[in-house]
Amino acid sequence: MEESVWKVADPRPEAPRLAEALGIPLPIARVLTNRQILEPEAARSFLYGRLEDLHDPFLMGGMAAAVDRILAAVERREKILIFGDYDVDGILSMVMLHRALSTMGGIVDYFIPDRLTDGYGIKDEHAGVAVERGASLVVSVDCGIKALGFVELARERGIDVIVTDHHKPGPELPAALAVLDPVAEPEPGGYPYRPLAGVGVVLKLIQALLQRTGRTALLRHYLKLASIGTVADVVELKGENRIFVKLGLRELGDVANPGLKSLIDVCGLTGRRISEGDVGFRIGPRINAAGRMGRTESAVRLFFATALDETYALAKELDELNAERQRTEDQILTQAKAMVDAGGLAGKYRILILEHDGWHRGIIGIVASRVRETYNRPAILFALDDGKAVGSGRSISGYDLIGCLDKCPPLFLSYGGHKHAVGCTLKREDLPAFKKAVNRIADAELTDEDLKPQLKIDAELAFSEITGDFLESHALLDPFGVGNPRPVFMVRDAEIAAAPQKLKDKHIKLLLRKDGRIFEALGWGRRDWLAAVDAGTLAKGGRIDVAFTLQTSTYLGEERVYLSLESLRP
Ligand SMILES: [Mn+2]
Repeated sequence: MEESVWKVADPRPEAPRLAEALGIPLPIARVLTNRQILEPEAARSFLYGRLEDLHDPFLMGGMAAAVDRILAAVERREKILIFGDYDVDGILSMVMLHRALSTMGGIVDYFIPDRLTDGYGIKDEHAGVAVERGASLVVSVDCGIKALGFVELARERGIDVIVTDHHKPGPELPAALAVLDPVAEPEPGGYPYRPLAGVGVVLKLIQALLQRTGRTALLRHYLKLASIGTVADVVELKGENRIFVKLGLRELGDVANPGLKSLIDVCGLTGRRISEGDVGFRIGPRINAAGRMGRTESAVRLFFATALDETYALAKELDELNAERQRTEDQILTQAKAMVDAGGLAGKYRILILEHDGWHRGIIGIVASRVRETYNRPAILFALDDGKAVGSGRSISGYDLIGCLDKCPPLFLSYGGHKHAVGCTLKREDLPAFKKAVNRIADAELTDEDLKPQLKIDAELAFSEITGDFLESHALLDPFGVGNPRPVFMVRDAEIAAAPQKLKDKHIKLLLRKDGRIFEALGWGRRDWLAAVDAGTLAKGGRIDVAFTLQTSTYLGEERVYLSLESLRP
């Protein structure tokens, strides 16, 4: 493995002023300015954000109309059908709204399409479902922004539709009674915070309903699920998303819902402080596994069931589905890498497009993100079956993949998504034309520089600056995620103070000395560093530059700080 190119962020002139105004160390202020948080007020809300800092939900377009119609439906005992989606965001959006409307006395039903047979989103024929269920109001969550035909058909049958979504709209919006989708609003103007997940838009709707009915105090009960959906949908953790996640993670420490309790238990997290990593890597994938494997109903039942023995059995089932998902993912990844390496594709194409018969539709998206990480370029994987190519793509941080698909000729049976994640379906025979078009666009837009692995460093640091105060301020930056990665610092010319230690023949432990202080530094899974130890190039008395994040571990009841090494150079 080669070392990535180190890029130290240019210090911004606003940083000293922030440090002064908030009484925080300068390197922490630099971390904030690197995340485009430049004003003391914005920094304060970033570090100390509370529920009261959320925007007025009625600033969102369509909100007043949606609230009026929903309250009228509750009042008149109309059947309200919530139309959800099969991923974590879509399931939890549905569960949250279902709970909110039921609590208000509404008569609520739900429908979630099957990932493997229906595919993503609301189809025209789903108007029949609303009729069959006897609903006079449909509320879509995490989907619907492109469901023009469905909305039209529902209207013809006298059914009102409220669309809540966070996906990018097509050229036309559905003619719904209300459309709540921050990215569909005009720019500039529109709702002040656009990057909400589906659960975020739903939380705003619930906030508005509670505000209108004078029950704002109940809002915090919805933060747990909103935080899980937000982390799982990998939206940026800034602005309102950060408030949901920060407060929601706290609430996850004390869970009453039997389903969530069982799930946390199966994840081995009972009694622990739950981090965004636990949500992203343990809780989220288990809920997602149900939809991926065509068993969405098990995840839904988990959140609606009330008996602990039933919820525990369901959580166990999700756990097993997740293990099965993992095995399938590994198999597909092995095949995908073999295809790239055998064809030398990473040397030829700026966007990797791979296809295979029988690849699992529910899994290709995760594999696409692993292919992207391995080759440091966008990847789109297609599952071929029945004359159709169903694709899922993931992009690198600097490239807008949905923008790329928008520029393609109209080869799609359907497509949609965001900058960094897309889905699309084509006729199988159109795949060659698609590949050609995408790579022509990518050749013009993606530079060699974009495709080089880069390590973004927030600031240079002296070991003497890592004080108790510093660590306290550092802790305020949590939770980390997209848009707010764990800060990376660098120290130049640190001395290796003892012989490097190998851990389990996989990891490395160094003692580093600088400015009269010594820190433990751990490097995870870097065999090339172990080889350098064997070769004697990484040895006691040597001097190296290190790039690292700060981590704490608890040992014998005592919190200790160590450096987690991202990269090193002589
Ligand atoms: Mn979503």
